[in-house]
Amino acid sequence: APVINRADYRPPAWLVPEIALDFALSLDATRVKSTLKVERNAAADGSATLRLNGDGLVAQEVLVDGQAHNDWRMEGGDLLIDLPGDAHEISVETVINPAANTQLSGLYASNGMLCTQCEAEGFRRIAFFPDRPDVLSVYSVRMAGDKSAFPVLLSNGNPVAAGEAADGTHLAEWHDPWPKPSYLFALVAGDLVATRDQFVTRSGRTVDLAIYVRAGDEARTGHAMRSLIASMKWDEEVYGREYDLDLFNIVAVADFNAGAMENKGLNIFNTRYILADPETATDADYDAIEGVVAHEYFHNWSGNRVTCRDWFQLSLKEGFTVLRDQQFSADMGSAPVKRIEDVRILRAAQFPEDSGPLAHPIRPDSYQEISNFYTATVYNKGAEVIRMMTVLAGLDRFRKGTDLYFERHDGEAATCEDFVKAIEDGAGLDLAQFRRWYAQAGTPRVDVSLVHEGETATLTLRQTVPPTPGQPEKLPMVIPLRTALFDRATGKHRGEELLVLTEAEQSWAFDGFAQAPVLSINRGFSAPVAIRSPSSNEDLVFLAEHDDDPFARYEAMQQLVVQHLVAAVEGQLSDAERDAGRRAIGDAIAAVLADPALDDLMRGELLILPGESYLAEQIPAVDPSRVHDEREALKGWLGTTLGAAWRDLHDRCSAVPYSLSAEARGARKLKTLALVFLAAADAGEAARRAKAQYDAADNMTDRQGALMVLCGLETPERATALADFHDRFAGNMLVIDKWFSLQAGSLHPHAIDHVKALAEHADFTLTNPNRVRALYITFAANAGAFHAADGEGYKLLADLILQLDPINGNVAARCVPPLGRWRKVEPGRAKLMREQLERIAAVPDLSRDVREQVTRSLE
Ligand code: DPP
Ligand code: ZN
Repeated sequence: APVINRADYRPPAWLVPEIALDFALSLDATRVKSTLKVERNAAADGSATLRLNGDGLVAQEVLVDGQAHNDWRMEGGDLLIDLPGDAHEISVETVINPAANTQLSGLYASNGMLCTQCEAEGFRRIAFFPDRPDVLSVYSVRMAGDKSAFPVLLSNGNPVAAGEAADGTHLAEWHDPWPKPSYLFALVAGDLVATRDQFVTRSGRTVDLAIYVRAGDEARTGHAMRSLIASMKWDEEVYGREYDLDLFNIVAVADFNAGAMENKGLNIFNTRYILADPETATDADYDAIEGVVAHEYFHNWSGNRVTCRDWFQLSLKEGFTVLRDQQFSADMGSAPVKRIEDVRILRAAQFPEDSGPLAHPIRPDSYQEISNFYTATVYNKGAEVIRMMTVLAGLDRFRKGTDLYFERHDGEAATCEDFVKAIEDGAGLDLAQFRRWYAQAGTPRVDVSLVHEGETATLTLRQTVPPTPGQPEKLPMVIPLRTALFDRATGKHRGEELLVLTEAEQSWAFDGFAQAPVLSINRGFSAPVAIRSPSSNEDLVFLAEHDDDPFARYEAMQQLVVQHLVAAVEGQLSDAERDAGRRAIGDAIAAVLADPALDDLMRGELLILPGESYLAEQIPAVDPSRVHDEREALKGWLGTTLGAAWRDLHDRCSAVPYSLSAEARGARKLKTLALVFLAAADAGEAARRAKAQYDAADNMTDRQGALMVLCGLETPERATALADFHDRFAGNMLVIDKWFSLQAGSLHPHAIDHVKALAEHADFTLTNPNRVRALYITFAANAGAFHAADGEGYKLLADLILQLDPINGNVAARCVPPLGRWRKVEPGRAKLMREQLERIAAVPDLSRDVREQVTRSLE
């Protein structure tokens, strides 16, 4: 496939100010007539040829200015017409088969309903069009279809007409006054029911809100609706952004490649980010729904009103919108806990990407298939980069920058550079060197030394940005580090400072310290970097107890465990050192368990051990099974040593009744965490307690937590509970997904056999992306099973990729990165991982998605 380069961007030769779409709907033969008003773009190089992108479309008829026209040609899937004048009207008719569309891109069928997914390049599977985000059009949509099959007919904007015909068909017309790129087009037709509410904007306009779901699911839309209303209010208050249509519709669909899609006025969601009630959704599910509903709503300004010039600018809308949804969720719940969760996701998903073969800057320079760039780097690191601007400017000045950005670029297709410039001008920052964050890939590493002499402490920071594919050499970044120095005697610091590291190496001197101070650095995770600081256990224990920055406290706990486990995995610990390390960790955990000043949600964060993928990142040529074994051994030791405390905790938390309050949620989090530690120490007791928790559960958080623990144990309770869970929730797709995930992600020694059996289960299907992810993405993240020494896990994943690719290349490609980690793994397994990549690469007809990921992974 051709490589597309950012540097090759040219403005579109033709613009399309208006488009009318006319759909005659049917599941297997939908007729689409599109009429485009096209105008030569004065700002471009004046090509006479109009290129209309198509993917698998066949033109039935082409009209130019109302006349049949034969002088057109195909190039690949695209339709090319030479046009004599500066403005014309082009009409093309095609017929598409939504039922056969297993890729779920374009117009497809899901459970008898029709819906669309157009980002990034799905519109060209519906109609011939210049399918690029810098072509903005006003859309008029007419659709007609069988009234009993498709009683609800929706598109973007406002409904302008509806009618019925005698033959049982009906029609609807929609008009969206806001010019938009084709990737924001949406259409839904199906048998759906709506829950409704209203929102009054700050200027007094009433917006009608509706969430459309399948009959029977209405009762599970309340949390999504509340989240939507809260998002609309928050965006007015915090970013000054008001909604701009009279209605806002959301549709939930069971078959969906991504999480959700921000189509103008008609968001389409994966059901998992809409449907929730206490019986079927966990506290984490509730949080995810709140965050994703907000994310898609916020795109109305950061993405739709100001869109992207080209797909290299994806982080313009995604990084900024992720930051906005993170800020929103922080305001809705516990800000420190939200920050810790966001950093945990970054470290588990983005750091490995940044250190592997698929590393790319948040604004990539080239791609073959843009779907492969909807990554943790573009989204989550993109958010961190903009968050650093808020650290440098402060929130008030940052807001001046975003106001200027929206004012300058409203209605435009903008670039990352436009955003940075607006923040510079509006917030009064110099971001000249800071722009390197957009260009350079790789997680910067900051090595720290703190030297104490006389009364002076001298802090020296040295930064290195590791080489990444295509970028062997790097320049120094701007790294803002919120820092405090603690006085050992008082347990206090004298005020936090922002140190901005801009050189390869810089030093700062701090006077008036009779004793060496304790360093707290990168507080709040102010920069997305890896800090290497030779802190003693004693200093980390001090920070874990005394730091007034909650993230720094969490970080000290993590670091205490990371240092110990890395040394253990690398075989560097004597027996005495192992004992001392464990005791330091045990004491710190005991202190967290006993600290009356902590709320339980935060206590839970402090007690969670660093994940295997983050640990593995710290070790070159890692043996993943050693990481797994050492981590489990530490868990077992903590489970035994603090056994009474875990039991008390489980008892105390089990007595708290269900509610969505922070207290009750904190109790639920700790309840299962206590079981996790007990299970590593005493399987028999853990199984009894987990069984009791399962049987008593009146909510999914407790039930799933108990079943998760049982799934990891070789106990008869395991099979009983799994069977009960399956019976209880048969027919509920989202809960059955959990049933698959819990088994695929379990600590059970035979998890890999369970995955093989589940792939044959009647409930498994390759056509539903949630089900595929529940089984295989979960499995690939389960190091104990995936990294089986004989390579069985790698083969299982490669088999899946090859089977899935012809059905859904987008989802298949998302399964490739775990195999691409081979360079970081010990040589025996690395060879087995490579072999599977090579086996995939040898198949001739791979999708462009999988081909690109496999090729890059082998380089
Ligand atoms: N643009 C979508 C989102 O991130 C991706 N499907 O919200
Ligand atoms: Zn988004």
